[in-house]
Order: sequence, then C-alpha cells, then structure tokens
Amino acid sequence: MSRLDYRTAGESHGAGLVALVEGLPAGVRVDTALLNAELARRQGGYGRGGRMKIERDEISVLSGLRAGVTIGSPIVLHLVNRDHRIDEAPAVTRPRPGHADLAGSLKWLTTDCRNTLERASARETAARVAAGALTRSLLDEFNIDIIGYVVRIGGVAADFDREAPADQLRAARDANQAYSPDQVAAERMISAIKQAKVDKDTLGGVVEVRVTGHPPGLGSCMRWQDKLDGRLMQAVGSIQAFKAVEIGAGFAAAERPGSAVHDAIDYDPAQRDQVNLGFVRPTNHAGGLEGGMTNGAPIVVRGAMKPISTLLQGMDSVNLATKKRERSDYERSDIAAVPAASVVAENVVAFEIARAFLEKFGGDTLGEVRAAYDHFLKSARSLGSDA
Ligand code: EPS
Repeated sequence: MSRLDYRTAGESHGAGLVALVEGLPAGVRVDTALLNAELARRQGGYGRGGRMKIERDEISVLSGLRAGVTIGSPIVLHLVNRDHRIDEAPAVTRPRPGHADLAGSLKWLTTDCRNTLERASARETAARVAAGALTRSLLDEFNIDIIGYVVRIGGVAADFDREAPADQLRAARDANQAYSPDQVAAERMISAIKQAKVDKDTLGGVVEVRVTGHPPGLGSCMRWQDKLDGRLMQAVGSIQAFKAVEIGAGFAAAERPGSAVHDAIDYDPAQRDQVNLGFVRPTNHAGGLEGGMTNGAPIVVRGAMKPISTLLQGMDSVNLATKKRERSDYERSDIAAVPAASVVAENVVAFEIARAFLEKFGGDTLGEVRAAYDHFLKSARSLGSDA
C-alpha cells in the first residue's frame, strides 16, 4: 500500500497537464462532476485574463478507476491545453520582476525565460486542483468538509461570521465573482480589480481555508516531517505567487500574551458523539492544530498571494541577451487571480488532509479505512469517564 501522494506534469502552453495520484484505497466512488466543478471554479473568478476564455478544463481519467470506483492502482488525471503552442511561442528575454523568469534563466543557463515560465505558470494549479478534488470523494465518505474563500483583495478586506455553517458560507461565497462570503466587500474587491486594470496594474490578496468534520489526531508531533501544520504550510505556500501562510491567529499570536492566545479546554458530554469527542474550545486561535496534530477544532489556514507579476505597464528590467536596461516583457495575463487561488488552496489542503487521514486510518480498501476510523473514535470516546 503506497502513501497517498501526487505529482504533476505539463507546461502552460504544452499539450496538456497530468496529475498522477497514488495511494487512494480501493472502493472509493469518484465524483468526476465534482472535479469538473472545482476546475471550472478555478478557471473563473473576477480578474482573470483572456486565456481562461480559451481553455475548458474537463478531466479525463486515464487510469485507476473501474466503473467510476478506485481499484487501488495509480490514478492519472489528464487535462488538455487548447492553447497548445509551446514550440511557436516567442522567446522572453526581458524577465518580469516577481515571476520565475530571471532566477530560472540563470539556473538553467539560458537567455530565454520561456523554458522556466512555461512550468512556473499558474496553469499547473489546474492539475493540483484535480488531484485535491479527487480526494474529496474519500473525505466526503467521512463527512470532512473543506471550504476556501477570499478574505482580502488589495486594500479591501471581508468581514463575516467565519463560524457560520459551511453550507451557508459556501452559498455566500458562490454568490459573487470575488469568491468571498461578504457580498459588500466582494463588490468593492471587484471595483478594485477594475481600477487596477485601468491603472495597468495587478492585485494580490488573502485566501482562507476551513476544515471541519475531521477527527483529532491527524498529523504527528513525533517527526518534524509529519507535523500537519508544517505540511499545510508547504501545500499552501507552494502555490504560485503565495508569499506567506498563517494557521489560526498566525502572526497576530506573536503580539499577544499567552493567556490571550491559547484556547481554554472544556468538556461537554452532550458533544461526546461529535468528532471533537466532547472537548470544547471557546476560542480557536490555534486554528485546529496543536503539536502539529488536529485537536478536534476546525482547521483554519490563510495564505497571502502577491499581485500577478506580469504588468501591462511593465517594470524596469534588463534584456538578458544584451544586458541593456529595458522594460519587462508583457505576456497575456490575469489582473488578479486571488479568487482562483482560493480554489487551489482549498484543494491542496484537501489533499494534505486526506493524506494525514490515510496515515492514521489507512488500508487497502475503503472498508478497512472505515473500520480503523470507527475503532479509533470508539476507543477515544471511552477514554476516562464522563462526570
Ligand atoms: C500565467 C499567465 C496566463 C494565465 C496563466 C498563468 O497564461 P497565458 O500566458 O497563456 O495567458 O492565464 O494561468 C493559467 C493558464 C491558468 O490555467 O490558471 C502565468 O504566467 O503564470
């Protein structure tokens, strides 16, 4: 039985993208409609450029399923690039500050940034969304819910009840093109993106992901590699253009005394049958993770995305062929991709939660996973004695 893992391949203007997923147990019915819905959401959101009018990301499953159900073999997910023109695409010799152009050209010893940008491009996130969305079919079996949304674009911040039920948050998020649960802020975010376009500029923002319904004990404090907070930070921090990741109170926790940061522990026997096993926390500054392990509270992860690095106005740069000062190259691009990035964040978090879930409850078949999960909850509930 292999550990749940995935790899991606594909260039932005190559023939297509592939995600190879290993380690899902046999017996999981895969909802390809859900995969396609997540891919469509990633293509959307206000601020996207012309490319998304060309592409129509629809998944083909090349292996790993029989009649829509996993059989334990590696699963290959394939997406076609309609804008396939990598061999004809022009050289890019004036690196765009903020993009991978300069660092990659120096690394791979070329004056043409295209080799790097083709892979560094956020097009690759479609494959990551496909892999993450695939694991939702497993997570759904255990009522684990994951939602990602936008909490800031540029200077506009959202304000809403984060503790609202996930379905309510999802309906509010899906009611606007900023993918933010705050409708008023969403309108202002869209205006800010429109203004950035007029200014030939771009905008970044902050996305947040909430996980609920998962049991305590995912991740481990025993090896640094297994700490789930660090793994979520890598999953989110490795999304193209992300520059910071916070869990729970994050950076704000460093400014407050311990008594105002740590979440008191209470026990409510009425909640014993819920996944928190009855252990109630009046606050959740820890973002659901203590010691690199889930503690039964919702997981809250935030990621900050810098503005898109391709500017219509260009920026000061240097032509790599001549070493002369010139404005950076312009490649067709998005003005803001923060809404799309919230979909990516949601699905990379899903993958990491599924991986941690299978580390604790893994088996070759879904039935074995369910038995391990039920056994754990039963044992955890019988710890100590109720007052
Ligand atoms: C990107 C540039 C644009 C974006 C692209 C990311 O692509 P193009 O150069 O073809 O216009 O649309 O994002 C995607 C293709 C996508 O699927 O998200 C870049 O340089 O990072």
